[in-house]
Amino acid sequence: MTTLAIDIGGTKLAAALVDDALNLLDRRELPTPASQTPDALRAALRTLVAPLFPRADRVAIASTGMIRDGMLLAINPQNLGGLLNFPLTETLAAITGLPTLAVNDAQAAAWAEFHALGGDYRDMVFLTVSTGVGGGVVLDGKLVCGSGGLAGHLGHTLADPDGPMCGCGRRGCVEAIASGRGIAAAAQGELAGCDAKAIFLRAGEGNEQAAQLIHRSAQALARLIADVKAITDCQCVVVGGSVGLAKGYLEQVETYLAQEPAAYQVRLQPAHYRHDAGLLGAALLAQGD
Ligand code: ADP
Ligand code: BMX
Ligand code: ZN
Repeated sequence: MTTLAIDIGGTKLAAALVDDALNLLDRRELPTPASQTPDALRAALRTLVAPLFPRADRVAIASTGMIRDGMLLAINPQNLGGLLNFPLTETLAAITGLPTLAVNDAQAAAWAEFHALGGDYRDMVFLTVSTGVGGGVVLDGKLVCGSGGLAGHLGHTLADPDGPMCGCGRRGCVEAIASGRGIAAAAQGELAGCDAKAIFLRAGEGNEQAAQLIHRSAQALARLIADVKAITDCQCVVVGGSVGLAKGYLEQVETYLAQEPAAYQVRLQPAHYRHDAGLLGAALLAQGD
């Protein structure tokens, strides 16, 4: 069977065909429309999948947002250009005429990364540092999605009660500080208006403010990881997303985590499937694996 896997992020949409051996074929990307209208997202998804779905048997979606009964419900609508909810499975089933399932992007990625770890681990947590900060939790070999899809939304735990407002309505969430959006929002002066990618480039050129913004993100993530260890006693934390996978970032997180007490230390590693963890995790879930 061939699965059309789709990954809907706050910055980019990705799609590919995935065979039963998890080979990824014909991967494509489009920017996520920065519009509050469901029509803009529907049109972008139609364009993305048009060349792919005629060769697929089913559709598997990994999407930003809480996924409940096939609906996308934003926790942080700012990450989706203000879009609050979207009928995800209904839309893709209508476009493709294929059976369709949907799951949160970080939950999907956690599942793929858990598989990649092999049989040695039972408890692991995946964190994406991307447009937002997402999380997926596997406990005793099972992906935990929660009764309403909220489980693992670790980016919305508290990093700093005096920190910036988060788009979810709380103040000082990890996401408001550590995410790509959070990094960019704190930039001032010569860096005001830069996105996280540009800030990483400037840090690489020796810009002090850029380096500080990245340190602040890495420190918030390390504190989150210590909390995650305390909550789950997981054996491994896997980090993905374009910020999480950026050169030097995970090393900084490791340095901050090493400053925490020994009980909160946990093995950290970058996502084995890099930027494709969400796509492959959704495909695995569709396969029933
Ligand atoms: P999505 O959130 O759509 O899944 P990404 O994982 O690519 O997408 O995350 C997007 C965020 O990552 C943006 O804030 C962007 O500025 C930042 N980003 C993209 N590429 C890089 C890079 N090479 N280094 C650091 N940050 C990056
Ligand atoms: C936000 C939230 C999560 C998501 C995470 C990472 C929305 C729209 N998204 O915390 O559901 O998993 O961002 O998403 O509320 P990404 O777009 O950064 O990949
Ligand atoms: Zn929040």
